[in-house]
Amino acid sequence: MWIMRSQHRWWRHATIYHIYPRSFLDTNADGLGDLPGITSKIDYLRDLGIDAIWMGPIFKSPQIDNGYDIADYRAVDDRFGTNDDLRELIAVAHSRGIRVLLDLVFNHTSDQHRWFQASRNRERGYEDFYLWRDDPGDGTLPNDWHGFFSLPGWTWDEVRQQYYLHLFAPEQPDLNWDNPRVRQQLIEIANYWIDQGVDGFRLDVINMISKAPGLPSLSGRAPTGVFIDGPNLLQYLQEFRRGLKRSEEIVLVGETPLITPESAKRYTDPAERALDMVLLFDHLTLDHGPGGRWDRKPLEIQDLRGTIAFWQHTLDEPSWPSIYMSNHDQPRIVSRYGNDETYRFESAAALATVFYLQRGTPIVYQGDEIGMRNYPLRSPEEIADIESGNAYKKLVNIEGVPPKEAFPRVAANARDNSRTPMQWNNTKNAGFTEADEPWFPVNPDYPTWNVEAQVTGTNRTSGSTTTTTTVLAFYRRLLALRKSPVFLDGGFTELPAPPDSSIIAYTRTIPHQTIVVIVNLGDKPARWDRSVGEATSGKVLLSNYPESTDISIDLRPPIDLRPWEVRVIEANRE
Ligand code: TEU
Ligand code: CA
Repeated sequence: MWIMRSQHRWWRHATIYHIYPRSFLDTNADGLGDLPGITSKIDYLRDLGIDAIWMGPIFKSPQIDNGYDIADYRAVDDRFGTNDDLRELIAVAHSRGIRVLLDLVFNHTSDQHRWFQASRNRERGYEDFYLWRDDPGDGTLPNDWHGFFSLPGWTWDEVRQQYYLHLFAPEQPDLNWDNPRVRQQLIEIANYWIDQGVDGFRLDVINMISKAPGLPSLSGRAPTGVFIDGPNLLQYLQEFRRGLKRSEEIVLVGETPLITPESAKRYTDPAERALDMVLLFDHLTLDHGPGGRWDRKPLEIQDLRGTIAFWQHTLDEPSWPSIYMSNHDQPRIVSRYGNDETYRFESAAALATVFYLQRGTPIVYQGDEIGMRNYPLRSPEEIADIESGNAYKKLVNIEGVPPKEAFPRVAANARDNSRTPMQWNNTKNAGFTEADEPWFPVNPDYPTWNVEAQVTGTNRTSGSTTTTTTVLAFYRRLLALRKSPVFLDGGFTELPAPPDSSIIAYTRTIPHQTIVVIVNLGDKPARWDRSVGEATSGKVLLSNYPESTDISIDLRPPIDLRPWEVRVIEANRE
């Protein structure tokens, strides 16, 4: 039963929950999460305040990259269930007012997809479905592009006797979007799922689909304009949107690594009829050192403050930002930008507040709502993820980094960190699976850090022992609070802070209402000694310290904050 009025731009008022299907909940004891598991937790998500779910890819796939290598876009992978299970999931979700987004991986397919098999055999009509090039014959590759998984972008195919391009693993050949037949097929696939009742899509690495003519070598240049944000990208996105059924109600969220501000603004401008939102990553590279992802440096709060303000302004009306804190390709946010030991609850709450009270559509990654933290990887052999595993091998075998040094660097940032099974309760395997062995180990902290413990509210690592506040309880309040008009539609203004301050503060405003959001992102107490506007007093609507909500406070400087303290304050009208 469909109880929601179909509504133009519904997603502007929605909170989206990002599910990593293989790690959410296993219902048939094979150690792998599945669709019936998701269906059974729809009420949990509704109670959390979720309006839509986005599931990582659940289609038939050899799972070289956990489903980001799709062999059949129209079939659910047996491991996750059946197409009927998906229909059931959609029906149950809709009956609770929750919309469903699928993850479409259209830059590349699996090498097991029948198109690739047909193309490598030069079957008529499929010759140009992928990007094939002759052997230059001089020992070099067709160009100097490097894939994202620490490998060259080209692999030799014995069958066709040519090289093919893959920006990711060799098992993930890139489609040739310059071929109109490819584009038509992809539109039909999206429409197939729209006919099944799906409400939108997350489009994987969608800013990589258009490549510069002739596939020129980068020769040291940045990839922008070459294989990121290529010449026909906007046109292809517009054509895709035009081809969709119910095109006005379907939300398109583009995953767009390395996107420029100009492009982000343009592709999300409603007048362009391309994407509705893009996923932003700038805040997730602020702790990358000169050597990139596997060479970390500490986060400077100043950089985070600047990045947040920059993107809020860039995607001002008529555009609309997604508010993306973390995902399945990143280490856990509380381990990375918070303090997952001494202030685990406080810092998880502080980060959620700073991000999710901004203007835009929040996307909450599975497990962040209970403060899940990085997995303590024990050895290189335990790394399951292709990107992290390849990165380790490259550091050791090619760059000559001693294993003892390379391993902690990879472990700290490995994608495995955020892919451990969801922690539901304190029974075997955190209640994730009845199997003896889940596909990847459960984080050993599950006996205390799990949904059940946080629903009953006994879980805290610090602060007063009498408080019942938990990350989950905090998320529920936060997501409920942001349903008020000032957070849904209000303007965003950052409050400038001195460079060395650990505080991030901003206001959200609609006529006659101003909210001050002020958060200390540090282990030490911090003082805010600047004005927060005209009001001299206000009411605290949300805090992560006991005895601090619903109280009146003086808004005149200074405002003192305890470690990782959150204060969301409604300014009094005077
Ligand atoms: O990720 C895109 C991407 O660029 C990744 O390489 C990611 O940003 C990287 O881990 C950062 O170092 C998407 C999916 O989210 C990811 O899971 C897939 O592996 C990738 O596309 C290929 O489909
Ligand atoms: Ca299963």
